[in-house]
Amino acid sequence: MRIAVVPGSFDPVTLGHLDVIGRAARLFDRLHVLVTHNPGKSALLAVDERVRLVREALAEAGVDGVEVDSWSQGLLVDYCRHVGAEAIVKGLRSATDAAYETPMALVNRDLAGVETLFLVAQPATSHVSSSLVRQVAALGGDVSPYVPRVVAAALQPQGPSRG
Ligand code: COD
Repeated sequence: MRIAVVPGSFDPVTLGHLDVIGRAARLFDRLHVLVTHNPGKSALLAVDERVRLVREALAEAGVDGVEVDSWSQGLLVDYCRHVGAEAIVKGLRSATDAAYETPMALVNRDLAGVETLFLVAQPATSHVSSSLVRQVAALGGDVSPYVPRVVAAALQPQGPSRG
């Protein structure tokens, strides 16, 4: 059985992430989406909330049979070993992504023999990032072109309190 992991901060999950997850699910027998904390980024949503939104977004998109987990016990490859995954799948939007991801891919192969596969982002969503979504949401803009409906609803500004 071929098993892979799609890791990310998913803070929040976007239509770009969903595209990569859906394509990876068609390539492997079993797929795990792993929500992690990236210490280099300050988070908007708690990890549990991100997991919930990924699950709901996959259900909304009709992507079945994908496990969604979180992991805070060590290396990404430790999780891969834990679930028996032989590959990590990541999305590639730009040369900047490639420069950032290539050393990680090499280290993950050194550490555990886990290969990294890169799926080229589709043009319709290749400009979308969670940080862009967080910024638009923080300034009161409409994030619905970039995220699943459940995420747009979760990020909607709260109306004025009536109490
Ligand atoms: N289209 C396609 N792909 C996209 C899009 C899009 N619009 N947006 C994002 N992606 C891809 C990214 O390129 C990335 O591959 C993935 O989706 C996740 O993106 P983010 O922003 O949610 O997550 P990041 O970039 O914060 O990554 C978090 C990881 C945990 C994946 C990363 O930090 C990592 O791999 N860490 C490894 C930790 C470790 O074990 N280190 C030691 C050895 S390297």
